Amino acid sequence: MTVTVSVEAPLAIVQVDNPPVNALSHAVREGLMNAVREIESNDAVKAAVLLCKGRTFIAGADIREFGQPPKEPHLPDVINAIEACSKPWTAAIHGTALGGGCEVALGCHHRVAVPDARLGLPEVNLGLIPGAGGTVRLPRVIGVDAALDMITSGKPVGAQKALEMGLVDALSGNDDLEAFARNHARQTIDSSVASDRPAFPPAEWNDEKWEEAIGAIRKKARGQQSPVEAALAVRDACTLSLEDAQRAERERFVKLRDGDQSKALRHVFFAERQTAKIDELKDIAPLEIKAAGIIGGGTMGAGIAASMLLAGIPVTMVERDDEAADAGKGRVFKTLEASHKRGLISDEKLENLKEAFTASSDYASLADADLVVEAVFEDMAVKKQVFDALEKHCRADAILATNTSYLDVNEIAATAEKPERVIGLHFFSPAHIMKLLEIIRTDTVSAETLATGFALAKRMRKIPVLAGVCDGFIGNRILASYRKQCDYMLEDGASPAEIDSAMRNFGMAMGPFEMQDMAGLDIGWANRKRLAPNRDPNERYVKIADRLCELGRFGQKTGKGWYLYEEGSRKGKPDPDVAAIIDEERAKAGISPRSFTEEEIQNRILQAMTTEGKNILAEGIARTAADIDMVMILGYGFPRWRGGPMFAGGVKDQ
Ligand code: 3H9
Repeated sequence: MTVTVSVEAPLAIVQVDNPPVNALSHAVREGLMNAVREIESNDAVKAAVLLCKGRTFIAGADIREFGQPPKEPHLPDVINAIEACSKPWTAAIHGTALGGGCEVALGCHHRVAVPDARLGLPEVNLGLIPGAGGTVRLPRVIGVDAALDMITSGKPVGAQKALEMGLVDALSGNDDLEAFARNHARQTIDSSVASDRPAFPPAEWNDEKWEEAIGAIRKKARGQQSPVEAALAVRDACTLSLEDAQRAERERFVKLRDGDQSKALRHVFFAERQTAKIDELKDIAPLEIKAAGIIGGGTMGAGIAASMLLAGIPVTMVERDDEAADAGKGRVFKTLEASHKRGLISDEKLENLKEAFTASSDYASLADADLVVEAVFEDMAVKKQVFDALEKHCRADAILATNTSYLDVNEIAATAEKPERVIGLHFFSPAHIMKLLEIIRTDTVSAETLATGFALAKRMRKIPVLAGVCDGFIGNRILASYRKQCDYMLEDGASPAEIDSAMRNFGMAMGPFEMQDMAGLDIGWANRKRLAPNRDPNERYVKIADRLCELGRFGQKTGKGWYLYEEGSRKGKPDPDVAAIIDEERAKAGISPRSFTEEEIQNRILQAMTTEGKNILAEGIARTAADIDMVMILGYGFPRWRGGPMFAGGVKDQ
């Protein structure tokens, strides 16, 4: 039974048991509705406790049911029935009360929680709004400001904060929730437990204030509808009657649920959870990583080191000399200190992490490392030298990883004595923040090494995506196609600013040219030079970017790139010199420039990405289309609400 009611007069204990996360499937909704009827009709019952078995309170509606025809009883009706019950209900919350779960708790008359519980309405992340009274009840309980923030951001709050906000009435200990909730429920029988509620609707939320708040939310949402709809629903809650506001909320919810953005975001929800499910690694035990080494203390090496330290792995960093080692150490400490300043780690933890870090110029200090990641200059000869040194100094069973973004990891592995220990771990910069980790599978890597890569990702709270060896793996290979398409349109008549603006309006975090200016044009230039000897002479090649690089225009760091940057500014202005170069190249190629609509730019770029993704799938470089979507969303700023370039391009896994 997914919902059971046990009567221990004067209480009824209602327990939900629907693993893994007690989602509100049809059976749970029906069970809760029956429980209300049973409690209402049993005179011996004076109050009810609602609690959940397993690791969490109800974590929301069952997302898998959204694609199917809805079945009665609907959740809003269940929650209204709980709220209308003449016997008070106390929700006893552990784990996460999210979405519909939080709404069920809001329908209960009282709420208690363990201190490490979390409560939230994350529906916007699924392209939805709370659809079972959350936008109507939450502002009445915690006030409009706090509710608007919680509902439009989707961010859950911890139990302590929930207590301060008035979202829960009391906190139990971590181990005595049920007894505490029973006690609380007994006190509710004679209504001696009352909660303070803010005045509602608050007078200061006038039309002007709503306009301003909704405008700010719309701007931040960059094309995503759900945060805006969520804000409009909270406004309805303040301006309409309770019943009308609930009806309007439901309408907004259904419209969003059936729309493209929510479908895309639900795809992303499941895609994110399938990247690490690799059948062949299911029964393979990963090696334990007790200590790690990093070669190279630049931005990337330092970011990986900090990220490993934060995951509890002691790190030894090796640089070419003491001065460079010191500089690397400085970068690592700066990152750790920034985490400390943001309150993410305590004083004591900061000191411990610093102690767990060693910087050295001697490869011999890596003798104990279980895994070493090299993050040195992107040059095959340099990488091979590093691997030679690692072979000499590391344990024979240590895993040796390269953080290369493009180079042939098979070629690197071929030089190793134990190629089964060599793997690619492609982190993204800044490595302590970016969630994506491409795990590059060579032809010779062992299952144990791969499993260790996945276990490491989990420990570092990264989302791992398996990729085969090819130039640029999944992400940079698609990026190369994307850029090529931009270069073609540039030469054909579009300006950098037009293309950037079109892609920002598409929902990308940044346009392609401003992105190059930020990262540095020299990286792409070096790459193009590396690939030049093997380039098909019949392939269209646009020389504009090379011409900028030949002039030393490497982007923001040189004050000039695709745009012109005034001293200290990160915002570029169109540069007539660039326009002149583009004109010259158009003339040389015999092209008379034409205009592009925003839609055409967006479509051509999306198509280029999807097509390259299809090639990557066909070659077995990526496991699934969903994996490709995750790489582009997590590593390259592709808008989540479009589901990734494969989903948006109509390519789905079977
Ligand atoms: C909603 O409630 C709408 C209402 O307002 C209105 C309705 C009318 N449904 O993440 P995990 C699966 S919208 C179905 O790995 P964790 C998940 O796919 C909903 N399945 O565990 C995975 O399956 P598998 C609002 C779900 O411990 C397994 O459970 N709620 C759901 O790292 C374990 O999940 C949310 O948005 C679901 N709702 O994290 C909460 N949730 O093993 C979404 C999970 O086959 N969920 N699964 O891969 C979460 O944020 C996390 O799952 C949670 C646990 C924090 C709960």
